[in-house]
Amino acid sequence: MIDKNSPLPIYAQLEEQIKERIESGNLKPGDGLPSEREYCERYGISRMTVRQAINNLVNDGYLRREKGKGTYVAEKKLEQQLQGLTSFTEDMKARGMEPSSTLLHFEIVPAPESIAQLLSVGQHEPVYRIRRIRLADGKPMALETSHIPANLVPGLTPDIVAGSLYQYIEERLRYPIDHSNQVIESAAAGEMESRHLSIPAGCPILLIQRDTFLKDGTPIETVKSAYRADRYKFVTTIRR
Ligand code: 16G
Repeated sequence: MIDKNSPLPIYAQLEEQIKERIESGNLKPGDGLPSEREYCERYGISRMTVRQAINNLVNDGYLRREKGKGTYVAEKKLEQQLQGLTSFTEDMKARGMEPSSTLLHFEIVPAPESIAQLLSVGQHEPVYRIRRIRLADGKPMALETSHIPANLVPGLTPDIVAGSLYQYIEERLRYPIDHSNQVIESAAAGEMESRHLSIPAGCPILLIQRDTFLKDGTPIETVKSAYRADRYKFVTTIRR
């Protein structure tokens, strides 16, 4: 099924074929790919051509390589809408996945200067510092560090943040969460992200800073999240 007379280069044809097999469900996440040699023999093409096709699919996130083992079909990335202000718990439930959290830190600390500014509280005023691994169906998706003004959000406990913070703020405290400013940028996983997200250090991650406000403009949280770039993509509709 490789057409050597086609204007489409051979590596691109092979790439399309593998992609098609993944998209049609013929090849499923976790399935191993035939070896480069098998592809060469099956299609009568060079090893370099096969390698180029496979490299492109690895770079595009369709495949992943495991050192010394082989090449596998990657998990599909989750599509995260950028339009709505939703919580991790809501996002995962909407996908039919089970959200959970591993709580790494829960403490009240005097606000460091940068945090005090973002939360519009006095320097050294108490803030919660909460670090959670956010998991979907038991698999780590993001590492999240939140700062929340302690005087504004009374009664927060480790048990509550093991569930949904937004649910507590809206349903128990009845505060109207209104809008966030959000910045997304790429970075490389450091030692901490690597350990908690089960990815090699140096792997790409998506860093998100979210500052959230109540209806009257009071800041309610400032959060830094590291999302696995191999499991997430952000999508939005834009108009003109
Ligand atoms: C999301 C938010 C985070 C918020 C959390 C609340 C991003 C980048 N971050 O993870 O700012 O604190 O949801 O989730 O989306 P929860 O209600 O499940 O605790």
